[in-house]
Amino acid sequence: MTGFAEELAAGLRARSVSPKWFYDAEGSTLFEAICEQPEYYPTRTELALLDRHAPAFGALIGPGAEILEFGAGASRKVRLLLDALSAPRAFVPVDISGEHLAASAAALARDYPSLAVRPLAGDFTGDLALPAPAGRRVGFFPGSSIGNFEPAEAERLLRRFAGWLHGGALLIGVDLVKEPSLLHAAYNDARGITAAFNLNLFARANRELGADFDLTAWSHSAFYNPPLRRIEMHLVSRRRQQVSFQGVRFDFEEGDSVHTESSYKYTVDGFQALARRAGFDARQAWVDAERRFSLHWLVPTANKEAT
Ligand code: AVI
Repeated sequence: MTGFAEELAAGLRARSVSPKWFYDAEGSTLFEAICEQPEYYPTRTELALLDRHAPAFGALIGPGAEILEFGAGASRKVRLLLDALSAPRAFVPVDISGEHLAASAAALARDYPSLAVRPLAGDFTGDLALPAPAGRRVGFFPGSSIGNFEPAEAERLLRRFAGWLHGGALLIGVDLVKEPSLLHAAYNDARGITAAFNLNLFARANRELGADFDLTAWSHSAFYNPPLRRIEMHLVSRRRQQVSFQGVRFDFEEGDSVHTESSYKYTVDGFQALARRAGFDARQAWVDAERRFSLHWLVPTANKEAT
């Protein structure tokens, strides 16, 4: 069995599958469509913050930097950042979806001819061989993707980033706790794009693993869990059913649910405390006027000389 087959099999038994499996080419396209939905405020709020504070980021990052983007999608956000920098030397987008990465890296290389664009296909939570830095290495982790990790995992991941970014810094986007109805709407858009994104997990299993998920027999469910400060996405079985792939059978009762994603929301203070536990100095945070989304400038603590 491949990585996806093995993890999906274990996940279906445990009723919880990692959200990283959403992102094949179809899932990446659906995610980009989510970002355009009026209910999904994070993307446009973060873009506006990046645009508004671009001169500050340019000053903090300094000239001749290398930008390492974790989970680079369409690279729209990093363009705002690159445009604010003085003579950036290199851009290293890291993404699990190789095809998607190649296309967006090629477009970026065309538009920034003096920038060395070095795409790296891989899982930044697993083994990743980073090239030697071409300049001061600054990590960029937008979109509140950190929220898709359990807090203990998020801390581990940030600690790992702190090691990679020694001598540099990290600019990270983090979604904030807010009125639950706004959160509910963002993950239940009227056009059903988030539902299609969620269901793409099983559609992908049908395409790649020859699984026989009946996509009409599963419902998208997304809700805010206030004590845990997270959105949970699930796929809920509409009836008793069996699903098979690669010779293995899985049984579901009506109402059984498979947890497919958590999206944690933080307060500014709560996130800064997490970053400090992970070995960063939380130097500065920017939030929009409605306090929906935040950007944080974090500097690895062993690295006191950095600004
Ligand atoms: C990528 N990640 C930060 C998105 C989020 O909001 O948690 C993924 C997503 N899931 C449903 N809508 C968007």
